[in-house]
Amino acid sequence: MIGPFSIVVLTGAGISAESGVDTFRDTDGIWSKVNIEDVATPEGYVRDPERVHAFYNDRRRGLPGVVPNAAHFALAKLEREFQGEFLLVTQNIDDLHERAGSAKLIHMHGELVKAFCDRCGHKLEWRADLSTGDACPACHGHGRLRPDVVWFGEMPYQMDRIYDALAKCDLFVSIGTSGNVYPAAGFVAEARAAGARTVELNLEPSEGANLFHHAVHGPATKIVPDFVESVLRG
Ligand code: BJW
Repeated sequence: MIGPFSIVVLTGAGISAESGVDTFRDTDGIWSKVNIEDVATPEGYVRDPERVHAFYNDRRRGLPGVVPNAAHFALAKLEREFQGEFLLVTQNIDDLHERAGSAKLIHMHGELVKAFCDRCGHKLEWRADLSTGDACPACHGHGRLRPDVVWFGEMPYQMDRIYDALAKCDLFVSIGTSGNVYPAAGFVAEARAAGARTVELNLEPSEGANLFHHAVHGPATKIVPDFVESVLRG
């Protein structure tokens, strides 16, 4: 069999679950503990920025204590060894893909280790706690640095690049995402419309399960390395 020559992989919180990072919509997930409207909308941030900073500070502080798992490493191996086009799009704001060695990577919902100034747009690496007392190093405005994450109602990053890759891909693989949040949940339909084969690797069938040609259900640390080996074998 001639292998696919262009692969797009989409990942969600499920790929980091076995590293100890909370998912959102599982029974004990993040949205069972906090209100989405309070911490993941621009309106929530305007109402109570310190509350939002505390939520993201807590998650940022957790990053050094978690490590990439076998699924992250398998995708980095796929990128290194696959002889065609490859793009990894993650909805996750953790840094586990890059720590596993992935480089052809888009963080469509932003990154926990970055901040940006909502006054001048300056973006910078930020690994410490953020607070309304912090000043932007570019414009020196106080209280305008916010986590570099994409909240509901905001436009995810690099959508043109992602849709270009989806329009050209032969294989689309969705890993560890419940398929509840758009536009990511619509990628499978885009890829299918472009003629790609679509595969879901998830603990359970996602919202869009019927749009996948093939599905494997199980823990990411088992099913992702197995799938990567099967792709590399052709
Ligand atoms: C495992 C596992 C293991 C567990 N192994 N698997 C009506 C219709 C259509 C769209 C909309 C609508 N109303 C509003 C919208 C748009 C809105 C939206 O989609 N809303 C829906 C709720 C309906 N979307 C937006 O607003 C987006 N922007 C947008 O559309 O821009 C265009 C626009 C702009 C301006 C005006 C109008 C339009 C932005 C969405 C931003 C999402 N942000 C968040 C927070 C980011 C920062 C943070 O992390 O705090 O992103 S929300 C949260 O959900 C986070 C995630 O990236 C995202 C997706 O979650 P994910 O990754 O799927 O996690 P879970 O928990 O849901 O699923 C985990 C899965 O893993 C489960 O299936 C488990 O079974 C599985 N699993 N263990 C394998 N070991």
